[in-house]
Amino acid sequence: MSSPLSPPSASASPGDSSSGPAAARGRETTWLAAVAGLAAVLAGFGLAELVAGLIAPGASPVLVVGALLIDLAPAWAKELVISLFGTADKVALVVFIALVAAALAALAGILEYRRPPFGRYVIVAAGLVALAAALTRAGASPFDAVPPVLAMLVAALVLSMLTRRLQTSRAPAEAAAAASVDAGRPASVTPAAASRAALDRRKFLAYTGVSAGVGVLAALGGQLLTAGSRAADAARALFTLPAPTVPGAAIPAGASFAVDGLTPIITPNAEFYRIDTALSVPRVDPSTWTLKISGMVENEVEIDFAELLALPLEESTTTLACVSNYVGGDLIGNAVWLGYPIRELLARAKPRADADMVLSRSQDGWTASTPIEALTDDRNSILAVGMNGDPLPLEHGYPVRMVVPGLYGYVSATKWVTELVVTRFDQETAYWSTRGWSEKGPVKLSSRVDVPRENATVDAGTVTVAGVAWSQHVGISAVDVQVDDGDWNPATLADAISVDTWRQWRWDWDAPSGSHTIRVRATDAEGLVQTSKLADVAPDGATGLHEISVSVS
Ligand SMILES: Nc1nc2c(c(=O)[nH]1)N[C@H]1C(S)=C(S)[C@@H](COP(=O)(O)O)O[C@H]1N2
Ligand SMILES: [Mo]
Repeated sequence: MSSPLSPPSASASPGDSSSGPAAARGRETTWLAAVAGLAAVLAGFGLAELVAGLIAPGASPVLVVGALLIDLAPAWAKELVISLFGTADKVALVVFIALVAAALAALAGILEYRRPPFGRYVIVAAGLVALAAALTRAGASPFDAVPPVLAMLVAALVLSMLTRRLQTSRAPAEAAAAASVDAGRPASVTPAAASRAALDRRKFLAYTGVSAGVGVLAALGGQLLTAGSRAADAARALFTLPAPTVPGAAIPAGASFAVDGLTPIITPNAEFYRIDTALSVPRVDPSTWTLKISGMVENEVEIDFAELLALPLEESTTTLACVSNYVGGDLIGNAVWLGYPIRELLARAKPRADADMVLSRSQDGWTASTPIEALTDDRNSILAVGMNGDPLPLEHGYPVRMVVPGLYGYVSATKWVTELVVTRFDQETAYWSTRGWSEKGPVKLSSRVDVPRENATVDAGTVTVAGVAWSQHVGISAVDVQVDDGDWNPATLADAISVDTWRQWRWDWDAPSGSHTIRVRATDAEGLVQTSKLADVAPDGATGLHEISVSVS
């Protein structure tokens, strides 16, 4: 007789050789047990998504576990994921979580069959991780506990129900096998037992299919619900951006060269890189949005969206770059922003003289530490509401984000911003600074070749080499291009928009046939020449010269 710790399929017997029919049956049973685990987890997970959609949008188990992984990931892991998947990093993360969950579900199914109730223990352990993830999110409410707890209970119940079905469908065959061993001769299953087993088997398969199907449908329902109840989307669609009180400097016609393949001087919103820790884009309803300024200030200040829009808004063109941008990479973009100077709001709050940092916080709890002088000097550090003539896109921070010329995004460009805390670097630490990145992040002087493309084949003769160079808030004064180990040739610079934006450059090369390397180097407005010394993106931005290989025929 099988004890709970030696279930039917594990009954040791001479007939259990690895090639006999018993072994084949054992393998089949293992597969079915794994499928039962998957179906049970799908049912639990699907219902949790549905309930999350109904009562706790944003608390879906996949999203909260993903957010936890993102928060726990050290700098090297962030870098690795970005270098492997670029801005598809979030899709990669969701796929990764789904694969791990599927593997755990299969394991739970097999364990539950062989060593009950260990399968349910696996499910409870995974559920507790999801619960912890849900409750430790910024702004979590007690409702957020419901989806993971429900997922855990449903998955455990369905798993034990399916596993019992599987065991009864296997019992006659197992009993016959055991009997044959006891009797020392072949024994067969009685016809009645066999037909009962066949019926149980059909029931097992049907219940498994129904569990999985309910799970999938419920998950889809949850998705539809969250998509349908998004006040932020609706508000954004209805929102017309106010006209700027202070229009930005016009973009000079000479800021752009007409060179095919050269990055446009203004990056369209749809092509603007996106980097953040938010697995699902925060939906902030502008009618409830406020920004609070507190900390080391004489007056706490709080304004709502209508008050912000009523202030004289200014337009400015600023290039935004990510510290994770490797040499030659595309985590950089340039946009015309509409917003209100942060300096003016800070002036209302009256920061104390010994404050040296502003910790900005987003609705989803992310933080950035910005040196206070970057927000109080005369640069265009703004609370932005518009991007290239449109309301901020949801994924770029709707309704309000910060834009600060000269600093990498991770220490300045807080999206979905709701709070500014005036403080000191020796008192507060921002999100990425606790994960191996530097607490200050001025953008480093850099340049990139856009045309020809890496590994392009071009015709011998005149070849236009072109790209962009940037040193936000300092400006670019020269760009030089080197072919192989030859001399540095001065490139022609397009007109500057301002010191806060990137600048296009071009150089006409008399290309001889063969394989060549093209290298670019910029000089900033203070005479600093871009270093060729290689530095990794962590902790405070990559350095080195961008070079490309081309073959000239
Ligand atoms: N709330 C929030 N704001 C954030 C981030 C984030 O993770 N959360 N990432 C920052 C980083 S690292 C960068 S580079 C910029 C990118 O802004 P973009 O996605 O609009 O290009 O946003 C910054 N603002
Ligand atoms: Mo970034």
